[in-house]
Amino acid sequence: MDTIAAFSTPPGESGLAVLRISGSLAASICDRLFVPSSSKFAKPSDMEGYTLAHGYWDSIDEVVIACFRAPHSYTGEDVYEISCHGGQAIRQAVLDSVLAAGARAAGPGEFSRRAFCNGKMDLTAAEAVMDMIGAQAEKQAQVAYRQLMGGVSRVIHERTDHLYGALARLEMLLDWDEEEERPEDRALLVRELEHSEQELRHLAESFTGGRIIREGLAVVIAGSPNVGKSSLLNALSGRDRAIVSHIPGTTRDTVEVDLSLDGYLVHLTDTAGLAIDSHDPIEREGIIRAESALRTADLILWVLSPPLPSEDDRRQEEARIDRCLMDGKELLLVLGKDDLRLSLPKEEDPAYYAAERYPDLPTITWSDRSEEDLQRLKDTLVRFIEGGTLVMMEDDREVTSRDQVKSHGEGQSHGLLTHARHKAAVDRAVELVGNARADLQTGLSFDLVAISLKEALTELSTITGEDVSETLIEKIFSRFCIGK
Ligand SMILES: Nc1nc2c(ncn2[C@@H]2O[C@H](COP(=O)(O)OP(=O)(O)OP(=O)(O)O)[C@@H](O)[C@H]2O)c(=O)[nH]1
Ligand SMILES: [Mg+2]
Repeated sequence: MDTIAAFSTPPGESGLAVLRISGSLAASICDRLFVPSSSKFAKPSDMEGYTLAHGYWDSIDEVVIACFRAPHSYTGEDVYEISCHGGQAIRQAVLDSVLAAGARAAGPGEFSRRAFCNGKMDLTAAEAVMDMIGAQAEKQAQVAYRQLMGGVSRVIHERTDHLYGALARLEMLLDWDEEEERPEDRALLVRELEHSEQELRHLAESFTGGRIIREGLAVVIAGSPNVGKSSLLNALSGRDRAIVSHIPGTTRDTVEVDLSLDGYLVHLTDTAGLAIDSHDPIEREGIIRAESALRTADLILWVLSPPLPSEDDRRQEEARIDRCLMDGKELLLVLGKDDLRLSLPKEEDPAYYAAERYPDLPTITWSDRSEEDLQRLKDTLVRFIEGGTLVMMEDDREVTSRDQVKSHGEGQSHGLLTHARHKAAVDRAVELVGNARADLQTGLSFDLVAISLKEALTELSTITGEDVSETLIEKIFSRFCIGK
């Protein structure tokens, strides 16, 4: 393989910038370009200290060289990391010198691709590297680190070992004569496959929580105009991101803000008030955008505040809420402007209305004047991310999500699968193992059952990259940044 080079630090001005060189020419390039700063070192490629960079004829900079010799390096090849000063001109001069000395500019993800091809990391670890770099919130970084350290591969290998065990038993039975086959052999295999199927299913379920941790929880705030949606966004994000006013229809477009709650990434979206029968074209466009945001939500905060809308308007709002529920959306009713509730007659109180019309929906009271309410809402969101439920105590009454038992995967495997690619492969494996089990139960011949099992094993091996096409490798590494 040729020798590649690229800066691993982003462009722009910085104190230091790190250029990485990987390949068989890396040492000789360093020896040609750099001069040791002390006679203690024979050659620049031997040293881990200051060296003067010469970039051919003019001195460019004083740099530090760190060497990692093959195979004990990130890529498994000789790797040299040159830390120079991070100015535009210096960076360019150092890179140009290295390229002129025989290296080639590395493409996106080329270092990691070499690490994968040289067996330094499997595909899940390579994907985790990108996740580590992209992590905005602590928990994203934690799940990525767990994956980098082999958390996902280990579980996949465990599940694969089970299936290989079943396949070995199956192939042993294949060698026997038909008269020798005993019903208990078939029954034992069926039980083994049932067990594998269940474990794989658990693993697939861990994706619900895993996806939310890796991608962030998409929370959309919706409701009628003027109910306090933008105030809610501002309170949760801790800054005046959206304009708040007493005039209904203030928010026309969606307003998005990212925040970290207890280390979890949350994408919060404020929407235009869902006015009924609006004739204003801008407001109507805002409503279309609000409805499209609702379709992408993991959780909807539907704000109901006094004064309640008229009977007709309420029916239309209910139709919208029902549509979200029919789409399978999780929805939390936020009983807003709680500070005004005390002075309200019962028929104007959103809490009574919600209890009557939506007895099964979780609710939370909210006032933008209460620090306690803010903390309670944040706790509720965190609990939802961690457990997939909206369980909370309100007025000594336990209010629960519609589907409390639905959890984001349990115990050890909680949030383990974070990539849609992994989830899709596990889903296909579940189906194939299920087919194999059903075929065994219906008395199909062992060789046909073995085909399904082998296909399931192939699916699982695409996750770690043991059996993976060149096209998929290309697709994965092209998403990486240059220098990684
Ligand atoms: N008393 C009280 N007033 C609130 C509360 N939250 C918001 N308000 C007020 O209600 C009015 C509307 O607030 P916004 O946050 O702009 O409401 P909105 O739902 O975003 O309104 P649109 O964008 O027009 O749909 C403002 O005057 C706020 O100060 C609250 O908890 N209590
Ligand atoms: Mg608003």
